[in-house]
Amino acid sequence: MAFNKVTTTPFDDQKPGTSGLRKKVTVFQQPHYLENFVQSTFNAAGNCQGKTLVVGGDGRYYNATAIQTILKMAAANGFSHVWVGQNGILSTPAASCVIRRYQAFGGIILSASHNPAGVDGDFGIKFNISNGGPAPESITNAIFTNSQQIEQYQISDASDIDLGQLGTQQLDGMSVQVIDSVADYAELMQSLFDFTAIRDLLTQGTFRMRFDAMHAVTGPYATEILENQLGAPKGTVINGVPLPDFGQGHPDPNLTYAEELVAEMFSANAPDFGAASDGDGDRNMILGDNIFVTPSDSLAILAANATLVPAYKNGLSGIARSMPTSQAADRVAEKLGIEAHETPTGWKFFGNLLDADRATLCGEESFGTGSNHIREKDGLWAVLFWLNVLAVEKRSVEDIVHQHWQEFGRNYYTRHDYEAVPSEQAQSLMQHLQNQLADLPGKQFNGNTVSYADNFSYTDPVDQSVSENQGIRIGFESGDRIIYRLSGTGTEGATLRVYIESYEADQNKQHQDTQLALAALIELAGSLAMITDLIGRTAPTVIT
Ligand code: VG1
Ligand code: CO
Repeated sequence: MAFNKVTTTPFDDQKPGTSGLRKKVTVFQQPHYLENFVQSTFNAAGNCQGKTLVVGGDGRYYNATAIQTILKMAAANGFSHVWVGQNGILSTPAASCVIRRYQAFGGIILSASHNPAGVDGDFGIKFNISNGGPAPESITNAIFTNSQQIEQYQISDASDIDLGQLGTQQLDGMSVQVIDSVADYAELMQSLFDFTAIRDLLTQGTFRMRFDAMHAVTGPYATEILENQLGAPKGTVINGVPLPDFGQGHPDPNLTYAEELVAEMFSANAPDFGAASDGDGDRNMILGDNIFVTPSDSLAILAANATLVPAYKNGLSGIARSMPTSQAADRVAEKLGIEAHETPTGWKFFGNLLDADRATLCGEESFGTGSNHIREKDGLWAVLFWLNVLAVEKRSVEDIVHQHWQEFGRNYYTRHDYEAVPSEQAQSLMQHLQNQLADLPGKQFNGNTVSYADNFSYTDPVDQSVSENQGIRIGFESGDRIIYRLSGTGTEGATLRVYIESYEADQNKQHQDTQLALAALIELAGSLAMITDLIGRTAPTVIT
């Protein structure tokens, strides 16, 4: 066995997006493509000699093949130890947990999250640093720079590791420890929540729940924690077996894609609580009997009820949300007298705030919530948090949501996505908006005056790093907002996301249909951006 130096040439498209590098499987299958990116990552990460790495993924097609390559490259780059999930499986939150628990130098997570999988689907790879969180922009930028200059990569010619067998194996002088994918994560969850109270809720009364794993990575985690450890009846977890193509589905937990769960939760005999998770297990959707909890509201409600959960019984240091996420959480922070932070989209921007204990809970409108227990968003954690709150409060999801609105007001909120838009058209739409920014403040629309219009720029309060062009914001004196940004996770053309929010303090007006309540703002968002003219669409692809 030997370490080989393989000569290569750069690919020009290896710039990590919101959450790592995402491309079609066929792009990753090109000779040297994966290897170039992995070598660029190791180069950007610094000295790897004698260090420990964590590797795992969401089990999608190409996961195991890529892991064998990464292990051989890790050995040739000097790593002394690798922790890898059995059969290559680690959900994104579990990988973050394992990195932190074993004080690894970092981790490589193979996932394209909710993007469809399979031979013709998507694949993805991202690097997490020693705090367990996604590499910050300074490192992702360095990965890209390295990828543009790369001339060779290093790889061992050893044979494949048996990823099915738990325990330690050797790979060209590097030890590879195949670990149970669920155990460390499940232990962490036990340490945060009141499992006794949740078990009583799930086993002693009439309470019923359903969890949809969407044939993605959370199946084994949810089955072990909800059914085996907490006693929920068998069958509580549906679509619980991870499949390499996610059963041909689109494992994005929202009202459009989690059809089976949504149909049941809005039926006459609906369970009391429903939840779903995404491809790599970091997102969550929360439902009650005939009610959907908007992710932005979920963050605010968890924050307002955090002291009911053992891990947060002493209160929160702060709450952070991504810029397009509704301002509901800010109202909770204000009432609690704690810091509220607004960051660009993507979990990497929360890491510094969590490390510095400036935030305890974080969330995004895109079905992501998490806390300082790891450095990724965490789908099952949010589900257990809700269960813990329900177990203590002994009230319905609907009651809890409605009472929250009564106390804090309701932030009506929706996101309209226009997928697979030709990139040039999407760019020209954003440019058209950019051109209007200087003139918009002071203008009135439907009696609503624009108070600011800008392209969001964020200065990290911990390390002072600046991230520009993070999305166009139009804010009104009423607190209403319209936000536009282009997705950084898609693999086909561009996806335009339009986020619309309006605050309603009047209890008598808090129970309207969201799309109706926001109709005037939605129309304004369309006309300001000239959506129909510039991208030729009359309706969004997905509404959440
Ligand atoms: C989307 C979401 C963002 C999330 C990111 C990764 O990014 O909007 O909030 O952090 O996906 O989530 P974008 O750039 O497409 O809007 V995951 O669960 O797909 O890793
Ligand atoms: Co995800």
